[in-house]
Amino acid sequence: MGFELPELEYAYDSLEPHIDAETMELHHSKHHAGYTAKLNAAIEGTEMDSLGIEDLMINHMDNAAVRNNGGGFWNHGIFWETMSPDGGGEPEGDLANAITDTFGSFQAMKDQFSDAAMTRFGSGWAWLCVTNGQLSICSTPNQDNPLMLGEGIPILGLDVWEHAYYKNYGPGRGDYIAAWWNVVNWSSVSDNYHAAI
Ligand code: MN3
Repeated sequence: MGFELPELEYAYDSLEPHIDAETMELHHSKHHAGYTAKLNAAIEGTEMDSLGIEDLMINHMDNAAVRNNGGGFWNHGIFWETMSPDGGGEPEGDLANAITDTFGSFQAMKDQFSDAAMTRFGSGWAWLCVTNGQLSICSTPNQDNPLMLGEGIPILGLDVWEHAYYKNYGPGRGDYIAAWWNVVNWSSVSDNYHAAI
């Protein structure tokens, strides 16, 4: 068995102008596909090849190929799922209330998340997580994530590797982060929140 590259539920050009079609196509069909293939190569023929992705990440992160490619496989999955051409705006219901309770306001959460994404040196990710039943924001380097590190369950993730934005934004990571909020799929994030809480 092996892991399969998940299909996107929207077209490569459907997140424009916030994320351009060429970036989306390369990111999904080359980068995410590459992590998937390398993960499969790392586990094929080993005792790991029957394990689920979360088990692999959490229990085999001492294996660099599993850590980097398993993280890459999982991280991009939540990244695609939590974007939508119909995204943007603000969450509703329980998640909205939890954000206000934890951060003071939706805008304050956005500011803290954007700061985490902006200040992640080099390549990595910014995350909104459920940690011990509470919302939290953090960032991780490379293809690490809070799940493998035992630091929380991600419900929203932003890829700040240059391959995620450089073609359209050049070194302007802040412009990319600001634009990305317009495609965040809050209904998917809410589903993740309810599953994690
Ligand atoms: Mn990426």
